[in-house]
Amino acid sequence: MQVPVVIVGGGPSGLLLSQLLHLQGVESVVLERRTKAHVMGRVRAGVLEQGTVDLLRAAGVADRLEAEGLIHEGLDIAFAGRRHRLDLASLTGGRTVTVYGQTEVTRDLFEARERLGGAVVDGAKDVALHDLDGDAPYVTYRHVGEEHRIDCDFVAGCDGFHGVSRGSMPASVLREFEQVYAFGWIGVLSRTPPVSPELVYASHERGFALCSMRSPTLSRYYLQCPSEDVPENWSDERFWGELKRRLPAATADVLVEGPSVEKSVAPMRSYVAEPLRHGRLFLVGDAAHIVPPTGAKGLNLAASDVHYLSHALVDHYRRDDDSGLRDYSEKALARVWKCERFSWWMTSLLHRFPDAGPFRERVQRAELDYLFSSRAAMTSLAENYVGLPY
Ligand code: FAS
Ligand code: PHB
Repeated sequence: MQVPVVIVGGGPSGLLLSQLLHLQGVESVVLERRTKAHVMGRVRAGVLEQGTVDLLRAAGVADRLEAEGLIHEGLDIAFAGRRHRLDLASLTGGRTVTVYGQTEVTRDLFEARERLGGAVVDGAKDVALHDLDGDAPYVTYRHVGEEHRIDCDFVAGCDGFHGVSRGSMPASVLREFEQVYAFGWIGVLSRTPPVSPELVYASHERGFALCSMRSPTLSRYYLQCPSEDVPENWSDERFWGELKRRLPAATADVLVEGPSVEKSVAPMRSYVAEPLRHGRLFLVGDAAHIVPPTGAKGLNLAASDVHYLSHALVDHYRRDDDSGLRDYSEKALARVWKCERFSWWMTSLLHRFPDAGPFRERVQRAELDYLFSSRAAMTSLAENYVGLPY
């Protein structure tokens, strides 16, 4: 089989890239290791930057997002028993974020690819990349017991942090930058009304908490927990009790508890691989970088990588212009590192660090006090949260 682009990974990066290329007449095949049901079963990101919304609209998959997505003009940060509102819209000239779950984004993309006859192979096992630094790369994989080979021009590695693409780059080429945190997040999804109409990020001496949502009847909550923690350690009763202890009393009093319909622990790390290109292979999304979810940047960074790479590939095929491919790594990394900085800063500001000590804790409190005493400081947080320009 011969196709212009093979996309490894059928998560949001791979599906969005495939959809955008198709609309510009560039065909691709998506190879996804897991079943569609498994990919759809993941509860992950919840906040979309305007740039991501615009990209999904350009991909023709924003109808449900526009009907069901919740536009948020602000968020709260709670500390020392009080909530402080950050008015994102007034601080950024009217820009906002949209609350719409990654699960729904992935569903919309899957349905669009199926509607347009897109080639998405789920259950593709043992994907392997070959001759990436030549002019005729190819990809092999096994599907329902049969071996397959696809000859292509380019490979997009959209296969997440544990994928095969990044590891296909020579160790002599790959540079890695990482910070691992001594904590993670235990997340719960519950069919209960959100505790507040906007997100509440809470800094507390017992640890970080986040109150988010998916709809007016579906809430998403997170608690900072030890990095080696497991969902089995958290009964619903323990989770709700600990969440209420970390929220201001007035907020805890109106929290509606209910049975968890999903419960999972997300590890916490900052990670970047450089460069994002090796020969005919391009890394995209979590295959290339990971951010702690405190800044709600993971899915949104995947979207900006897809924006850059889809334009570069279309320019190659339709305008015989390879400048975008040549500049992809440097251009995408410039935005990646700004989002890595913001996600690391938000995480440092709001979490309890076991080895911090009293001096560091006083500095954290001073930074929160300063944040809400300075329009310049609030503007800086707001413009990063709503999304830096592409
Ligand atoms: P993904 O990991 O989503 O998709 C990669 C796909 O490639 C997967 O479907 C995988 O099955 C497939 N794959 C892997 N290896 C393969 C192989 N060898 N062959 C074929 N296919 C292969 N971001 C936020 O903004 N907020 C959050 O709260 C948040 N929570 C998260 C919780 C968890 C547990 C994780 C892991 C991530 C979370 N993220 C969050 C980040 C997340 O949303 C990612 O940024 C987003 O999924 C990135 O999308 P992709 O790059 O498509 O990678
Ligand atoms: C979520 O709703 O899942 C969410 C929201 C904001 C974050 C992280 C996760 O920073």
